[in-house]
Amino acid sequence: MSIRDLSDPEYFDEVAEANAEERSMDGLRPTYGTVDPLSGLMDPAESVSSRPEHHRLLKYLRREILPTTFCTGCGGGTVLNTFTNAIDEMRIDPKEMVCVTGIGCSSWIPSPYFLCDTLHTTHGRAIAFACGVKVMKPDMKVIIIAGDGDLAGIGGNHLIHAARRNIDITVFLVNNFIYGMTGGQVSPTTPFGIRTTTTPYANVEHPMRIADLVAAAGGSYVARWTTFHAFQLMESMQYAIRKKGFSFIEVMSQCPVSFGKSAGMKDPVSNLKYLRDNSIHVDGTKGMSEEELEGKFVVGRLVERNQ
Ligand SMILES: Cc1ncc(C[n+]2csc(CCOP(=O)(O)OP(=O)(O)O)c2C)c(N)n1
Ligand code: SF4
Ligand SMILES: [Mg+2]
Repeated sequence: MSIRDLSDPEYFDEVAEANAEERSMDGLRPTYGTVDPLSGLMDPAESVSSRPEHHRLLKYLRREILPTTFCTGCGGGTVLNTFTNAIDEMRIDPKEMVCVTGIGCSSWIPSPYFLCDTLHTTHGRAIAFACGVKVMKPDMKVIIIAGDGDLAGIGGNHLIHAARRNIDITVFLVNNFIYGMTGGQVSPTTPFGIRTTTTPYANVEHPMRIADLVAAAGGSYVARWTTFHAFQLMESMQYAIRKKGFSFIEVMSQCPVSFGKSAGMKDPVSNLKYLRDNSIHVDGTKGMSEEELEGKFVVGRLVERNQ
């Protein structure tokens, strides 16, 4: 291979021509639309029309409404990606699934984006609807994906009792520590001391450790992971979907916009570092005191029961 002089202007013309040729090979190579170099915004029309038809995961998504409305760097995209990969690897036919959700940014992960039968219900009522689906369609996989506000706040009671009854449904709770969609109000999982729009002098309450609460309530499988641990999360999702009985994963996720602005982490990378640096695997917590665990995310499998 000959070494080219990169200052040669013809070199760039050749590269541009080669790239144009590649792009004309319709659908053979992924192109993700054009990004305005000044605003950094993607042209959605372009990105939809040039999206490759053959990508192995597109068949699981409602293409007509892509790209997603998630803000740049939102953990919702990671959870959607991880969930879609989990379903693809497990070779589950989406016709055998029903995804149920409530209201909030995280609720958009299954509905409208995931292409299966979806129930987009009222705020806090996803589990109640899901239990009804399971009763009528016991052979279907019933999966709930929704936020901390939806499942731990307004819908907390349904969550506790579905776990206690060990109903055969799977819940992925996306905990971004805030009411993201409505602009950043305090939620039951907001960390102590964080300013939000409804706690302008800082949150004086301690956050609910929702996975621990579900583990105490019952259920067959309870785990916690973060969007930083995408591969562990994917395997845990697969395990939860396979597990008979009530299975639950708390997914600590980033909301750089509504939470990040309050917590001084406006960029997605610092949000991910926050998740990484405060995570500790459950196996490493033996002998640690409550004080030492304060503010830490204990990740891994918290509970497994065969009932
Ligand atoms: C009965 C009812 N109360 C309040 C609202 C307003 N509301 C919509 S989404 C939301 C919070 C959602 O928070 P979360 O579930 O954590 O989702 P996120 O947007 O953070 O992903 C609230 C309070 C509503 N839609 N319905
Ligand atoms: S407000 Fe937060 S949770 Fe909602 S889409 Fe934006 S970054 Fe994601
Ligand atoms: Mg939330």
